[in-house]
Amino acid sequence: MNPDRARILKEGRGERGPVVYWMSRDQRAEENWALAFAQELASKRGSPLAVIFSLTENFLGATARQYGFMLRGLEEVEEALAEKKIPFALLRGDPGETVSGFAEEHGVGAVVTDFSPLAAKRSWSETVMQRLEIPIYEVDAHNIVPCWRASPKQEYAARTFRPKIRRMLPEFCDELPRLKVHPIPWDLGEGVDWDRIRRAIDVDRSVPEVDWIAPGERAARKALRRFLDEKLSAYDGERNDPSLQGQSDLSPYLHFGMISAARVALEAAGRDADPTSRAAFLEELVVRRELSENFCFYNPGYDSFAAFPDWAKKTLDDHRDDPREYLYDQKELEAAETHDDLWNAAQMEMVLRGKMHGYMRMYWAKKILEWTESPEEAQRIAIYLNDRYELDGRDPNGYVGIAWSIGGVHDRAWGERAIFGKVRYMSRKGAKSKFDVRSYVERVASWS
Ligand code: FAD
Ligand code: FO1
Repeated sequence: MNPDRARILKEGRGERGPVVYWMSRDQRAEENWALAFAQELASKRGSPLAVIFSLTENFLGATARQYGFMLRGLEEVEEALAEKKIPFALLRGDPGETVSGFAEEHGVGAVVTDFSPLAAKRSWSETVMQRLEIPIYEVDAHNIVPCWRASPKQEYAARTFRPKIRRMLPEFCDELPRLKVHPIPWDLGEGVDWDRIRRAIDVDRSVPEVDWIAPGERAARKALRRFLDEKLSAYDGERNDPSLQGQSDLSPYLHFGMISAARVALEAAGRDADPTSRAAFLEELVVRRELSENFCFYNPGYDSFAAFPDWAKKTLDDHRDDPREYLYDQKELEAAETHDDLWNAAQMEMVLRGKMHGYMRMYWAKKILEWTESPEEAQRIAIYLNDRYELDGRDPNGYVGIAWSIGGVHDRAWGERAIFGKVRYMSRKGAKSKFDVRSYVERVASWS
């Protein structure tokens, strides 16, 4: 493995004791750089290895929908690890506390964790670093180019980030790691009683699970194969048409780390497909996705108005008092009770299916800006809805997608108009000229 994928969070002391991979964001057994790093460290030290996951309830507004998806995936992870003689423990509570408690109780000699640019994981890791005196490593198992290597600063736009990441890709396109049977045993007792956990967790059950997408590593691989076989070649022409199903539907898997982005990129790049479509897909998967990581990593206020570029803050400020023709509150928006059947359909697609079409996400967020009292309120409501209903919500892509739509992040100034100022505007008329709006609205209506 390229050693630059790992960084040491705390030097610590301790050459002895088991090694633990604290899994959080990269919920897969195979092709996981963080787990592979932990296994290598354990093998070098002649130590046992375990994987722990700390289950925290009500994470960023997630509901039974996302917890159900995640827990079924983790159940598969436990099975895959058992085949390699690696025990898995599910802890419950604040991860900062439970991970350090576990390490103390079991005399752990080193902790390895995966990387996330989001505040929650950073704060959990801080607690673990404060509480433990052993070495703590972080491995970016989510990005193809480790976030801290891709760029040393917050990038302005895809055009500034693209050349940097392209330049570094060859260095990080090394072979994906395979998990080995771990030769040193560690008995952590009984496996997880998943049904009991599912019943016991205190999460909002008013947003139900969805059955159109199966969770887990195996399902993720299958979805990737299906996309590559059936849709990749038409991606460029069809991905922006919500009346078709031209996208990969991989974002829930990528969000929970059930598949590695590197695997998806490798397979797509190696396909004999239409070159324009292949390039368009890789642009989204690699450049746009990793640009979102860059933004959240270098801008801790990623979910606030303060994170918008100065030109956008100024223009939105200039237009704060512009009259709004329509004004809705969070409840009306959540219930899809606006005057616009296209917006309502997008909202319902998210509520019912847990995944809104990518083109509609831009329209949806921009209309929230147009129909609420302030940009701050629009951003707050968009994040609340996105994180509550989307399977792939609570993700850098979500915070950045919303900041792009409402606050011009990674975009440029456009012609000035009411409310939006110079932030790019989108209209129903524009949507109508691009795709069959009626067919999209009817398809969503047929699900309710
Ligand atoms: P595909 O078109 O098949 O793309 C493949 C992958 O490329 C995606 O899974 C994703 O990882 C990446 N990708 C595609 N489009 C983008 C993009 N615009 N920015 C960054 N990466 C991209 N994405 C999320 O993963 N979670 C979110 O919560 C989320 N919320 C969004 C909210 C708004 C307002 C906007 C405008 C965009 C949001 N996106 C979000 C980005 C994008 O819409 C989704 O990633 C995409 O629709 C997911 O579907 P897919 O996997 O079928 O995409
Ligand atoms: N990660 C955890 O380590 N523990 C959790 O309980 C947990 C719940 C969860 C629910 C919904 C969701 O979308 C993600 C969830 N994650 C959880 C993963 C989370 O995305 C990553 O840990 C982030 O990196 C945290 O910032």
